[in-house]
Amino acid sequence: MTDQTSNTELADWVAEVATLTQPDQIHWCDGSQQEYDDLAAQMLDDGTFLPLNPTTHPNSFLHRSDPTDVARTEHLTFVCTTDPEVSGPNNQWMSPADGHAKVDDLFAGAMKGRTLYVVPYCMGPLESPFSRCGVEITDSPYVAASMRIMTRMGSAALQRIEKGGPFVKGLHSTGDLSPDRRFIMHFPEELMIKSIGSGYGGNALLGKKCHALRIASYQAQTEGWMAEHMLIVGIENPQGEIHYVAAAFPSACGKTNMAMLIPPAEYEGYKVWTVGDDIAWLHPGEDGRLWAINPEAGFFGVAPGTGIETNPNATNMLNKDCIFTNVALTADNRPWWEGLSDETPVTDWQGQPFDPANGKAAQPNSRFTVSAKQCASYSAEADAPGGVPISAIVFGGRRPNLVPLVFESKNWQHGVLVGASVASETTAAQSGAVGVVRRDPMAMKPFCGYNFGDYWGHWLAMGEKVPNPPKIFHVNWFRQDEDGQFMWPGFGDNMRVLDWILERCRGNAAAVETPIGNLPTEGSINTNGLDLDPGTMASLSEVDTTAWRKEIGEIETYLQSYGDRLPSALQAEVSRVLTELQTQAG
Ligand code: GTP
Ligand code: SPV
Ligand code: MN
Repeated sequence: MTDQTSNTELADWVAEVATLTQPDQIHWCDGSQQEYDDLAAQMLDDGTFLPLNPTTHPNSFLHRSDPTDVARTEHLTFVCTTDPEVSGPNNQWMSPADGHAKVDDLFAGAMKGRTLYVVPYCMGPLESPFSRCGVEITDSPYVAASMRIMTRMGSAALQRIEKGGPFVKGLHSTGDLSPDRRFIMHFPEELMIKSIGSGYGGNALLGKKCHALRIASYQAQTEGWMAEHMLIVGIENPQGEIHYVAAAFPSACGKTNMAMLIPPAEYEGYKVWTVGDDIAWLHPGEDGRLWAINPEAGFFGVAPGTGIETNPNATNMLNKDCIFTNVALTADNRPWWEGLSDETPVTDWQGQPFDPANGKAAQPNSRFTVSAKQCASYSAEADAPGGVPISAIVFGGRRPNLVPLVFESKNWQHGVLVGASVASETTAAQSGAVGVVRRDPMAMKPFCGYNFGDYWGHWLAMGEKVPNPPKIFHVNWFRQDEDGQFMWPGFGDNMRVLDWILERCRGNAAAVETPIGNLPTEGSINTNGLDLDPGTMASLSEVDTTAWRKEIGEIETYLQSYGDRLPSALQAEVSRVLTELQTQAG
């Protein structure tokens, strides 16, 4: 084995895992096209991949997962720290010893008859000082192939690991896919992940949520940076200036769409550049600003709702070299999902003849996996070792009522409260009920690798450390009218809100101060060319003092559930907002 790598720590770990899991063969991934093609051929052979129409979708495949394995399983995800308080009430906890024992039992012999793939990967540009490497051991060729699309995977990453320094060890097996024997275990103190029983993205592609958010957020706290569930997008104005925005929305709440948006006709001369659609690693720059890299190299995006009207950049990048998971099929074997076209598919996501009486044709959390290079708006700066400077941070969620289209926080400390207050309707991205509003601070509820109280403290500390921090905003694209219709057109028209946000950063656009933050004045958001009912903008920009007192009261109760880990500055901030709301209510 040691002939595969000069890193003895890695070689020893692979040997140890092989002894435990007993694979038939071991394959060290080099990341080459030939290797990807071989993996695909093998999966076509055994039915893991189904071929798609080679004319319309060359070199693309459909993967149908086990019907019980279609989303992240938060109730089976654990953060195992020596002290349970470090993991915190936001995570499920097990002691590291118990966590290892629980899964090692399941890993014993799990790879019999299978190939063990060693997948070295780099999160972030290979030349960036902010990038971090890991190695995933997996028995899933689907995972190995997906990791090649989603990360900088293979020999170059291995070489970086061999230069020295720590790397994250991730052990994965699909096991028997039984939810009863499924666990996603994190050991942040050991830089280790062990995941068994699922082949689904966030549970199985360990570079993504497990490494780049849970383990990385834990490291970032001690090292003075931030690992966040954020897209990164650049807005270029007709003068050629580009301002970058990072935005945190919970799963399936619009990050991919905002990262790729195409401005409406009123914004002629503007261009939008996609740096990342899911994860941002943020570092204080020498110039006093906050800089961001996207640790990923591909998109694992929600298929339903992605169409030429809503997200043309995404739709157009999906016509070659893609893996589709749990989508439906048309008569001529093209991938199909709700929102793609008004055709009727013939085969549903489980391979059955499509019958509308049985519900949706595509699984609601069906996804595409594609290299970022295929996105027409992909920014050349996504490979910049230092990242891009962030002018504004935007939080958001699915809030059918109460929360305005956009508001601006008063300062960083208030912005941290705004982030900590994020709540959103649950979506199909995680197993469980859909459409229930839950608290999802900074869109990190499922992904923060340590106690939220300490995490908010870290956010506050970062504001002190960065002399010129981004301004912090909150948006809500999902406000509904009495008929349950979205009041705001969304998608490309979100550019109008981004325009107001960036003008606020420049000290231009008008705003009215309220206790919850600064809201756009009437007419300060460009609605030219929009067909909105009269009164819509006014309702989208109103603050119902009574309802907000209740909301902030609930936020305070939630924050206080973190006990003495809740930073006093955050308590002071929530008290200030409540007092102001009370004064206003008279
Ligand atoms: P993850 O990959 O799970 O982290 O999700 P994401 O935040 O990248 O979500 P994505 O952009 O894929 O959007 C999820 C769903 O929300 C899709 O069905 C979109 O069509 C829909 N959506 C995105 N933006 C908007 C919007 O502005 N308005 C409305 N009404 N729907 C939107
Ligand atoms: C999410 O659920 O936020 C995703 C998909 O981006 S997964 O990577 O599977 O978590
Ligand atoms: Mn996500």
